[in-house]
Amino acid sequence: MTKSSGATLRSEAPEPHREERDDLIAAHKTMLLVRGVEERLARLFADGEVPGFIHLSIGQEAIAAGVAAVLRREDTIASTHRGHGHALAKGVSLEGFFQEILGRATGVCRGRGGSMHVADMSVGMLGANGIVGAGIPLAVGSALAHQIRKTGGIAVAFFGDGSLAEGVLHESLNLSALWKLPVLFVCENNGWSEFSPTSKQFVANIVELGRAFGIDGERIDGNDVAAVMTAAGRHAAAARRGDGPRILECMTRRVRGHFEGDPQRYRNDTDAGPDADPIVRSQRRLLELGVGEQELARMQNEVESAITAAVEAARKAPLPDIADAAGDVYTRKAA
Ligand SMILES: Cc1ncc(C[n+]2csc(CCOP(=O)(O)OP(=O)(O)O)c2C)c(N)n1
Ligand SMILES: [Mg+2]
Repeated sequence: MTKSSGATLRSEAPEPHREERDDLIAAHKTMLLVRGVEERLARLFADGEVPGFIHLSIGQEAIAAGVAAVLRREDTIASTHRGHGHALAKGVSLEGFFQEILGRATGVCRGRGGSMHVADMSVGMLGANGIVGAGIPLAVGSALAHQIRKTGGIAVAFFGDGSLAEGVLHESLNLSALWKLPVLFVCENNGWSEFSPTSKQFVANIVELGRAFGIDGERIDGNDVAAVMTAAGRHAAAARRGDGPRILECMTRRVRGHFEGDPQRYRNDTDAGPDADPIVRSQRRLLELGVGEQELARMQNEVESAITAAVEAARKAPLPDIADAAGDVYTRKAA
């Protein structure tokens, strides 16, 4: 490359905040994808195209995007009933994802799982989960596998604050601390457990609970994707180098109802203002870092086109064959 070109000279000048900007752009794109997918799913559900229930993570995208940003492909995650963001952020393909949720034979679980059971072992997505807290021991088991096989990977358990009083969380904290497992417990604290405030169900908080087991952790602003990336990076690195489990409590807001169609008569906290929106916040920071309005619009358009293409492909994809309904349920008797 010649030194005479202006572009070359510019790229050689020290660029303050370049790393921050690149990381934030990547996380912002993930959040745009998750938001765009869920807004589309809300419409598809209202139009009757989605079998079963869906639970949207709108407003909570910074947690999935920020944590996944520090993970490697071989790392594993276990998710919840509100797991679209976790799946997409970990790398489940958009096509396979929509085909799964629309119940198509070509979905990542051949249309047998749907929204609450999206799993894809090829990218380390152990599964969404309809049972509160049930993903947590799966992550602990996966962390044990990483430890035994010396993969260098870690496991992440995403769970809601509705899991805090579940015995399985307490057992999982104990065992992971005892065996120094490479696991990161990520609590998405949106204040709600279905239709009840979590404060009516649990007397302590997850960070204090962890201390009882000798596990370090911290509470952070879960709507600030940069803060999530920084904290997750630090704790994931500790777990990866063999320091044992860590806890991240991410404070956030559930913008929609518990499930799509929830009339939310039990609730009056619906307007928290734009500052609570993680995408508005990261967009503001990106503008400060010199990313132009046009570039932001281009990212948004790219995401929208990819979603439209994936939905169209899912609509055209075949439904499962009824003759195969019992497939994967019974195995053939050995001859
Ligand atoms: C073991 C179990 N108990 C109860 C339920 C019913 N249920 C479904 S979601 C939910 C609350 C979940 O709250 P949280 O874990 O905070 O997740 P959020 O919905 O807030 O994301 C409950 C009680 C369930 N699915 N599993
Ligand atoms: Mg909750």
